[in-house]
Amino acid sequence: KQAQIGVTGLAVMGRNLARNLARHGYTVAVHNRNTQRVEDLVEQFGDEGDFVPARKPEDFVASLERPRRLVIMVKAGDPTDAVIDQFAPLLDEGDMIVDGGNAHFEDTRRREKALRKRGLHFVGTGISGGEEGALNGPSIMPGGSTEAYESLGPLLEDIAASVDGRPCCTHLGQDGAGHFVKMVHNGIEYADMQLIAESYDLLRRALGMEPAAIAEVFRTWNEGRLESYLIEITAEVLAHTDAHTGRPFVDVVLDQAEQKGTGRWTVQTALDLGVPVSGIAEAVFARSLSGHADLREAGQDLPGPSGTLSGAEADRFADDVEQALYASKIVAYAQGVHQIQAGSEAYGWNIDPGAVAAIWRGGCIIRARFLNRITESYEGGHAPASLLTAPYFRDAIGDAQDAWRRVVATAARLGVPTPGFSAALSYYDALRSRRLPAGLIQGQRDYFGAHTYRRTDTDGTFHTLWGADRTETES
Ligand code: NBP
Repeated sequence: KQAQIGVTGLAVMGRNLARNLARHGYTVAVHNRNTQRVEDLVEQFGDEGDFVPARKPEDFVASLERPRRLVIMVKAGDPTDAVIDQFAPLLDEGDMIVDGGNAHFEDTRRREKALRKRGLHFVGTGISGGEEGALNGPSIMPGGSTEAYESLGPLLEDIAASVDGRPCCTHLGQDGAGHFVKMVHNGIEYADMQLIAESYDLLRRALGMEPAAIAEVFRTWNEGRLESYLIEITAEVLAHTDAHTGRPFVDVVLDQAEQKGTGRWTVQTALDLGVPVSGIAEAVFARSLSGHADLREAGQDLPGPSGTLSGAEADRFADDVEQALYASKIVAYAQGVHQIQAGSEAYGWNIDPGAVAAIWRGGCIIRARFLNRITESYEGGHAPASLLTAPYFRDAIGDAQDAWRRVVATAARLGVPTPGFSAALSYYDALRSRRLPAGLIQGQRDYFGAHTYRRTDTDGTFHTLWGADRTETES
């Protein structure tokens, strides 16, 4: 029997993606380097749909209808290259290789270029939602050629999550566009998680609330504009009690956050593109700092403030934190959207930020009610200079800003670190500032390095003879 699509790499993600396809009525060829995984899948889930098990790569390829659609779900990096090298020689012109792993978009660009020369379509595809999403409907972010999407799109849109009847999958642009968008998704995820963690920390340390009580606060927030998967699971984690000790689970977990690297990629790429993603960067650095156990131990001796909250401040503090969280979250997304626009511009992808927000509404880790607002902000050909200047977000931050400023000020007074909230507020205030102190920085650069500067009142490039009579020269 000919399969409409094949999946090679049957660890948690690949296996669940194959099951998802089969449950949607597709005949799915399945292959894995270690054939035991093929046997296991067929044995455990064979009754869920039509699987064509293949033990050898040649059998796998032969079982696919043409043009072939072959999905690779293996570990990102060298394993992906190894699998491509293994299968590409077995394929024919017009066949499609989909890489659903977490590849770096530059690798995807390289692979796409090499395979295009051989007449093959290579479709780097971001997939978010973890194993649960892969099975029941992930958010799917495909790049690659338009021609390949015409063939693959219907299948991918079928198995993706859907919100309001719209699939959480759309063609984002050529070559690495999908993996680039997935990378920024993960960067935003880091920022979102950091902001939520700061909110928890503030409620705990400023108000002295217990985790279970804070879980209730998050549950309430999840009924409003902050409704999102991450807020929902935060409440679950905070409400959980450790079975061994009877203590709040969050208190027995070592407070050193780990990372797999996609947040770091987002920041590295943003630096290369010259995009200020300070919220995402602070989130990556906060995880890094948490892991420096020796440094933190040494810091235990450092003097701190002795401030407390007044009764009136305490009464409104939880509400203030909700507003600070919402405002900071908007800034994080505004920065992520800026990065997507800059990447799109640099690589010629023509990505629509509104469409990206729409496919993030379901299936993925950052799924959230407020993404509708981002989509709306870009509808009808609107392209605000920043998400922050779009009317809805401008008003939302306008309403939240007093509370946001109180929270950042209170955090500083009490000595509770809020890198995410503070960076977001600084970004917002920088955008608002008619003049920034960058003029002074230009002066300093010209003083020590003759780096020159431009003037506000006339065109040209100038240098002041700082070491001599300080006359200005035009260069
Ligand atoms: P892993 O990332 O743990 O990879 C395991 C799979 O890679 C197995 O099928 C393994 O085959 C195969 N593999 C390796 Br490792 N080296 C290989 C090689 N040289 N040749 C052939 N196959 C090789 O699996 P995963 O957690 O299911 O993730 C798959 C991809 O999806 C990754 O890129 C991941 O980053 C991405 N992703 C994961 C998640 C998630 O929540 N886990 C979410 C979104 C995206 P074997 O069985 O023979 O060892």
